[in-house]
Parts: sequence; structure tokens; C-alpha cells
Amino acid sequence: MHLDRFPRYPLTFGPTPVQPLRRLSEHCGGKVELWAKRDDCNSGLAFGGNKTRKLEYIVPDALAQGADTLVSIGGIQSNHTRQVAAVAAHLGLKAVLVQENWVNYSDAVYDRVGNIEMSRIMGADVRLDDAGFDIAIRPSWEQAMAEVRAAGGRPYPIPAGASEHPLGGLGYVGFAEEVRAQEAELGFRFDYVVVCSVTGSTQAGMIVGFAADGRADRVIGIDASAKPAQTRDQILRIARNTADLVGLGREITEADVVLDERFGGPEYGLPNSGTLDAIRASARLEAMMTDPVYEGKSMDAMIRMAKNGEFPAGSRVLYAHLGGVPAINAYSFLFRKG
Ligand code: 5PA
Repeated sequence: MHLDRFPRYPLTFGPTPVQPLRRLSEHCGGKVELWAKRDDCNSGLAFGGNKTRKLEYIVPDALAQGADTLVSIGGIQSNHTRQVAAVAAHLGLKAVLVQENWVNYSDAVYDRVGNIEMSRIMGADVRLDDAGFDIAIRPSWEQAMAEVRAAGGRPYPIPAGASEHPLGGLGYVGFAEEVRAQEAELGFRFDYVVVCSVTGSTQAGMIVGFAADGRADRVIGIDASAKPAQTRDQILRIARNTADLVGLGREITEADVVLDERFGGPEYGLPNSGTLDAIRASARLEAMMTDPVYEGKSMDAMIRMAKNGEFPAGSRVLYAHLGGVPAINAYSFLFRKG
């Protein structure tokens, strides 16, 4: 496998810490060891997160093309667009962000605080659009690019979650390589990796990266899109493309894509009671904050699977914490009593 064939522009601090979650493991019955890899703490660029790791492999292409404006898309509280805004500011580029109405939620300041607030402060041109949730390529985003071009700018397109970008899967191939190096130091291998999936390139990259040592199907994707068929297709397609790019040397098959559909409801962006319980448990036992859109759903999955004995006793389970905490500010009503 040849990840090093691709240029990487450093935007992160380096390898992210792996840490044991001792109190949470105890809370789940003590039969499995829960650990976390902290990609939520991966960068000094406006709190970072999984997109910052993906963008390390996309920025060299944007710079090579002489782009002056990064154009991207997401929901109003998108973490992805906030990370694009951060990277643009860091590089001295402009950012145009189409922010759609992906979530049926309207806390009083939903469109003012958290991610969107930071993107505005970092100088991004934030454009609200009424379209609903969809992870596919959107007309509003294509229109934004046309407008940048018409104004004499050089737009560089970054699709939702940086996923449908040809290089979007590479960052999380790198994550798997990083985990392998950390495992060598720890002296053991993780049996499972739990990861939240929506636009798919995070899990797709991990599948390819862990396929290299036979663990593709040990990557347990937790759907948070509540439209899992589309997310599953997208993960498979991106994993196949990424495997070709890095020369994995074997086909990625449907059996490599494990996507658990039980925890994503009721809708994208809306927590269920299990999500909220998991957010509180992780916060109270580990001071590890998670959000109601993404990481609270994968945290709920890991806690429930550990409690139900779905991981064999003695397993070591690695929770990939992908960021997303700024969005909790937009859900303050849900947490008004803690
Ligand atoms: C996101 C995505 P993928 O989209 O790569 O599957 O990652 C899911 C995910 N955790 C998991 C966090 C904190 C995330 O932000 N966020 C999107 C966004 O617009 O922020 C792409 C949907």
C-alpha cells in the first residue's frame, strides 16, 4: 500500500492520542476495555476534527491548481464547513460555504452559535440555503462555484464531508497506519474500531487502511445519517476508489462494510434518548464531550454493545472520536438541566 505516494499538507498536531476509558469500561460491566483515539483534539485550527485530517491530503491539490477560494457545503451546524473555513484562513484563501437546512431542529440560536459562528468569525462567506438533508452533490454548491468563477475567482470544490472528493478517503487510511504504529508501542492490537458514518469517507478510509492487516470488517460503522442505504453505498464506493488509489492489492467487497443502523434515529441531526444518555455518561465518567448529531450516536452504540455483550469478553475496542463538540451550543435547550 502506498499512502506516501500522495503529498500531505500538515494541518494537525501529529498522531492523535490513544487513551483508555477506564471509568466508562467499568460502567459497561468491565468485560471489555474501551479506548478512545482523540481526533477531536487533532489540530489548533478552530478545534479540528475528522475533516482536518482528510483535508491534509486535499490541500496540496487545491494549492497546485492555484485556487483562491475553497467552496464547500453542509448543514447549518456542519463541522466540516467550519474546518474548511479554518483551513482557508490558515492558508490565506477565501471560503464560500453553502449551509443547508439539514436538521429539523431550531434551538433559538441554532444558526448563530457553535460551528457557524466560528466560520463567520474566521471570515468565511456563509450562505444559508433552505434545501434539506442530502449527502449527494447539490445544485446550490455548484451554483456557488459558478458565482466565484463569474466574479473572477478560482474556486476549489470540496463536497460534503470531503467525501466524494477523489482524495477524500486518504486521511483515514493514514489513521489506520497511525493506529498500527501506536499498537506496536502499546504491545497489543485493537479488536474493533467504532466510528460514526454519514458521508462515508472516514469509514471508507479506515476500511482500506485496516484491510492491509485483515481488519476491514473490524471497523464498526455507526450510521448517523438515518438514511443508511445511501451512506452504505457511498462508503463502499469511496473505499473501492481509495483502495485503487493506494494500491491495496485486493478488491473491497460489501462484506468489508459494516454499518450498524440501530443508533442513528430518529433523523439526521436529532438525538434519541440513548444518544443523550451516552453524551451524559461519557461526559460524567470521562469528561469526554460528544455531540447529539454524530459522536453521541456512536458513543451510544459502543456503550450499548459493550453492555449487551456484543463484543467478546476481553476485547479491546477503540472509539474513534471525530470531533463535533462545537455543535452542542446549538442544542442548549436539550441540556438545560445537564
Ligand atoms: C462527521 C461528518 P463522514 O461524513 O466522513 O462519514 O463522518 C461522519 C462524522 N463525526 C462523524 C463528526 C463529528 C462529523 O462532523 N460531518 C459532516 C459535516 O458537515 O460536518 C459531513 C457531514
